[in-house]
Amino acid sequence: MPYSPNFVDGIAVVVALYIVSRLVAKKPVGPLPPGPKPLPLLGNMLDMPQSHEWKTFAQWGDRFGDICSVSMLGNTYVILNSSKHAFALLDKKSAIYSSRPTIPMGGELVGWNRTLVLLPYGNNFREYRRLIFQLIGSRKNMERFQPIVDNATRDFVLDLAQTPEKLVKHIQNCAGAIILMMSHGYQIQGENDQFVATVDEAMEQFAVSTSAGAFMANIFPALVHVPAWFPGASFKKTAAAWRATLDEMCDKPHEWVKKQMAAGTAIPSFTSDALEGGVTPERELLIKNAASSLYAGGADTTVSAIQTFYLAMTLHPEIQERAQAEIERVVGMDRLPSAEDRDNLPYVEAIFRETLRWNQVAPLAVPHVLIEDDVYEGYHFPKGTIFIANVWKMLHNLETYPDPLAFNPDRFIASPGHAPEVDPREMVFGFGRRICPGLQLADSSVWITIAMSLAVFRVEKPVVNGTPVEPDTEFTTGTVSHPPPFECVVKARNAKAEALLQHVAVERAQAKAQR
Ligand code: HEM
Ligand SMILES: *[C@@H]1O[C@H](CO)[C@@H](O)[C@H](O)[C@H]1NC(C)=O
Ligand SMILES: *[C@@H]1O[C@H](CO)[C@@H](O)[C@H](O)[C@H]1NC(C)=O
Ligand SMILES: CC(=O)N[C@H]1CO[C@H](CO)[C@@H](O)[C@@H]1O
Repeated sequence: MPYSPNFVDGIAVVVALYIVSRLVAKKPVGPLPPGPKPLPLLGNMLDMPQSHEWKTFAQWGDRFGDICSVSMLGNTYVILNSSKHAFALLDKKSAIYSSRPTIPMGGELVGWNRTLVLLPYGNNFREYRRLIFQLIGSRKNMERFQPIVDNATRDFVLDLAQTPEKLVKHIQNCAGAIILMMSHGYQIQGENDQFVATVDEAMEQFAVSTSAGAFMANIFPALVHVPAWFPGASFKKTAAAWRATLDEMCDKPHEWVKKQMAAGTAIPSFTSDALEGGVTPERELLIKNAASSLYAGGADTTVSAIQTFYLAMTLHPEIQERAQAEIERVVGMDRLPSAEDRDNLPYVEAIFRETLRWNQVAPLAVPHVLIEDDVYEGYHFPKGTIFIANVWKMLHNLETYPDPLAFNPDRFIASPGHAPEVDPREMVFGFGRRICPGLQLADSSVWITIAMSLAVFRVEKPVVNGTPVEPDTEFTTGTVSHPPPFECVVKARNAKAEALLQHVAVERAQAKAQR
């Protein structure tokens, strides 16, 4: 974690603002869903977990039911623990359940409110989504990018074979290479690309600055108005520094595209297509922010899923072997698997789905805000209620997914007396008009990475003094959750795999030489 909040300073300011907040707090009207008993004045503030919120919320679900609620400082939070209610509200009534909460630190002060993920419902929201949907919204639109995804993933496999100890870096570079090519027509420059480094830094800051636990200002919005010199207001300096990272992430690639366009050397991309023919300054800002939304959304999410896959493989050699037998039978060992093989590789598909289910990239999705009062199953939800879909719980529910903590791809394979369990893609990408606009890209890039990795590598626990090292499996807290750092040994799984890697490396070198 790059930043550790100063809780004591925070408390000092909180006490000062306590009375003010009491005055501005609105009382919710009508019956709300049940939940932990609020304290006078503080509401449920002390009930709120500091980390892994989804686990506490799941326990509340078990105690209070599928829909429960908590209140703090005039905000009502409704937690949905089953997909039934998430679909009924966030999807079926999408027209009123699709705004976003204001996040004082991450959104307003650092400035992530310019990106789609935090944009309130309205005209800009629709325009960002329209632009992104045109690019990658459908399977058909996604097709033209398949070569970019395939090449970047092939490069990932080759790089990993060379320096397997840099697994995480290679995963990040692969995601960065794909998304920067699509958003800006930019080819990343080697292992330590400047743009990729900036995105990764900015995303880490996004995760911390938007979380409720890390900054008091996210719980007490009034803190935003405290001057920077005020004792305990050091978060304002942090905000200014992090805003600079975000500005750099948005501005630099955009300026780069404009230079390329002026020189006539731009590779067509989301940004160059949208700027073509000249646009007004307001329009240009919207395009720049939409492009940033795209690669902010694409830089860290698939990374988490692929890290999870490598962790699961470290734990399960027997699952690798079954998948490898399938790949040898269907694809052979003369080439890497491709998207065309997907339908013929059901076990690889099952590993892919189980990867998305076992650890959610976004365990609580992203909160949705209701923009009008609504009534549902006898409850009254006031306008402004914040809805949290506990996707983690939905995908670890004993009834739909028996033995939910186990990594078991077989749950998605039909067998006598066992119907395939629900496809996690129905939930992991969120709901309604806010559903992840990058889901097609995520689907194809995570799948191809899994398939190519299985084709050539064996992933093992490291052995120290004759004992295998067990990896930690406590995933991190944040809007985007990752596996904890873990060690694994990655190597070509046999002589045939080594030959294939060499063959692919030669092919790549020849293609480069021709250019
Ligand atoms: C495995 C990978 C991914 C997962 C699990 C995932 C999941 C999600 C979820 C749960 C949301 C919030 C949905 C809601 O509010 O109901 C979301 C939003 C979003 N995702 Fe993804 N995502 C992934 C990959 C991507 C990729 C590759 C991109 C970019 C191309 C992307 C771009 C976005 C954007 C821009 C939003 C904000 C949408 C909005 O607020 O309207 N995501 N994603
Ligand atoms: C983000 O929040 C700040 C502070 O409230 C506001 O001035 C700015 O206009 C917002 N930006 C966008 C793009 O909505
Ligand atoms: C992908 O790689 C192949 C072979 O190395 C090359 O011919 C092709 O131009 C590349 N395509 C893209 C979109 O980078
Ligand atoms: C989907 C899910 O996990 N639903 C559970 C929510 O909580 C109720 C009450 O304990 C359970 O019965 C549901 O199975």
